[in-house]
Amino acid sequence: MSRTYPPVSIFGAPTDVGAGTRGTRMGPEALRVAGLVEALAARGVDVVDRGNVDGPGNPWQPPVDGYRHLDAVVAWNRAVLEASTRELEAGRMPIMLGGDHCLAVGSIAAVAAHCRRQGKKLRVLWLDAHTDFNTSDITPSGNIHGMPVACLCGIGPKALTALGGHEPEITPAQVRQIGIRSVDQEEKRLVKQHGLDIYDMRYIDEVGMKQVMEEALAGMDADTHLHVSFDVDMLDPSIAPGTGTKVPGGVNYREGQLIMEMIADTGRMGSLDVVEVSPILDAGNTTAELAVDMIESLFGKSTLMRD
Ligand code: 6HN
Ligand code: MN
Ligand code: MN
Ligand code: MN
Repeated sequence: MSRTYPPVSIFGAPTDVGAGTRGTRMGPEALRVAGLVEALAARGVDVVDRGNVDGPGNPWQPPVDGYRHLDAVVAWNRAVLEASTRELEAGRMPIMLGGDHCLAVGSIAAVAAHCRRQGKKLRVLWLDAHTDFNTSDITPSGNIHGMPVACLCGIGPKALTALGGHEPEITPAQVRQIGIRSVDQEEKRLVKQHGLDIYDMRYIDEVGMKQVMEEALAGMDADTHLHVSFDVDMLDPSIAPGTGTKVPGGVNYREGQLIMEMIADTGRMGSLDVVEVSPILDAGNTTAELAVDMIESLFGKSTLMRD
């Protein structure tokens, strides 16, 4: 199956301001060293590496009013929002290399605004061990990478919920979460209350990844822009140890590939985040290399018979 892809712009956001361990600031370089740009070019994708966006250093302070480093998180997200918007408006597919997952507030706010301007429907596929739906009242850590989905749905500090100028940027009905296996007690109550569509590991075990992906991708049409937010901790830590919040019992290699291949088959992916790669916690550069392998599948690399 040969397919053409829109031109791609890669940019890095080298920070860990939203996380509880430092290291994802090295994620963009790890993904570059793992050959991301060359791999996409080899697949015939028109790909440009824009380098990194800039932002404040990690203050490494305890939470204030339930948020750690809120000002720095806002600054980084503003930079991501601007970079993503620029690429989308130029008709290119932004790939944001994190950085921790707080940065998805900026990337998805940009995509949501782009879709509103173009009259497109937005679907967000959130690939993660975590639902990232905490608030300042219920967070066990104060780390804002545990809050981006709530912020995008309008629940959170004004500086983040209003970042892209539209509140809320998305509704829970637009989101599908896959790989989930770690949800904090109060966060569970909140995701149920807001009706998030969650394909947790139990459900994946029971029905299999093929059915999960058919359900998660159902209802998209030619007017749908699919944003994929790929937190590498979705994958089992035995194959992806280079990340800060590891949870056992994750998505295995073949299940991960099937997710990516089935997304590729839709032909609807318009933007991508690759976040939470922390090379200092890794075995060699295994996790970034695995992420690149998965991203190749997002761009149509598949088994011999279907390539
Ligand atoms: N991530 N639920 C935990 C917290 O601190 O709020 C973990 C969040 C992890 C976030 O991996 O993107
Ligand atoms: Mn996450
Ligand atoms: Mn996670
Ligand atoms: Mn578009």
